[in-house]
Amino acid sequence: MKTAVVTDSTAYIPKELREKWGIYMIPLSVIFDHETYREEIDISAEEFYKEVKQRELPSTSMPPIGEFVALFEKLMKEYDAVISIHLSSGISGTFQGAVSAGDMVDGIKVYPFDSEISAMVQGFYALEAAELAEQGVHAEEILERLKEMKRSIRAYFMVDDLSHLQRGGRLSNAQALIGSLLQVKPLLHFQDKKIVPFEKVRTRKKAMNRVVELLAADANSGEEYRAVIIHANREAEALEWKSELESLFPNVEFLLSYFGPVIGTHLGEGSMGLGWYKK
Ligand code: MYR
Repeated sequence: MKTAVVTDSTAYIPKELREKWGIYMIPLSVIFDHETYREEIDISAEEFYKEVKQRELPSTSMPPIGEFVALFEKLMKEYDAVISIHLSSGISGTFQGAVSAGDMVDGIKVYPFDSEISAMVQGFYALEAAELAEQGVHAEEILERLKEMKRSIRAYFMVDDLSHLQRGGRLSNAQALIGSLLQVKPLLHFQDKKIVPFEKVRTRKKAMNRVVELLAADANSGEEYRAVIIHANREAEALEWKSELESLFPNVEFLLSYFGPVIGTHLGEGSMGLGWYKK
């Protein structure tokens, strides 16, 4: 059985890595003043963070269902199945788009997978699936492995300014929480597919230290982990954090990634996250 792996742009897997593993990418878009830009194609993260300073705040949109249908129809010429891995269905309609498109095409079995997360943590699922697909592992077995990964996947992130998440309506229970959260730097995470505060922490440094404690609680078991530091236009700070973490956790492989235009619209510049899973 030949299985294709599809993910969306919010996994922010660099093009070279996608090409190396044969991962297909379907883009979400940012919309500035009625102009639509497909991220990773029409606008890079670097261009976005420049643009956002000069223009009205953008909005975002999921890929049109027709794009999923067109991609799945193209893939059916070469593959028997598709695993389509997407950002959490609690924050975007993208996963549901893949489900609907899968129902519309005949001739290829489509397995949509809700990562219940986003960014490179979602990318971890796509890379794992691609590696197994290349070995000829059956799509259903690949899905079992992804479900197993879900048990150890963790991700925490912090934003500089909560108003982006509030404006985009992606912070759950926002009305009740926002007043008490604006004075602090809440550490955020996903629960039941939605973004919720994990803990209220007063400063960015304290939030980062708390994430390190959470990683230690898992990784101090000595088992092999893979982690990713994700930043919204804060590469120098992220690199510094990466080298600190590498010296603290020799059993963890650390990658560096970024929040691109779509996720950056909802989190705002300066956001930082750390995600990991047991290899
Ligand atoms: C859409 O318009 O469908 C896209 C909506 C994207 C919402 C993004 C909300 C922030 C996600 C943060 C992910 C952090 C992962 C570590």
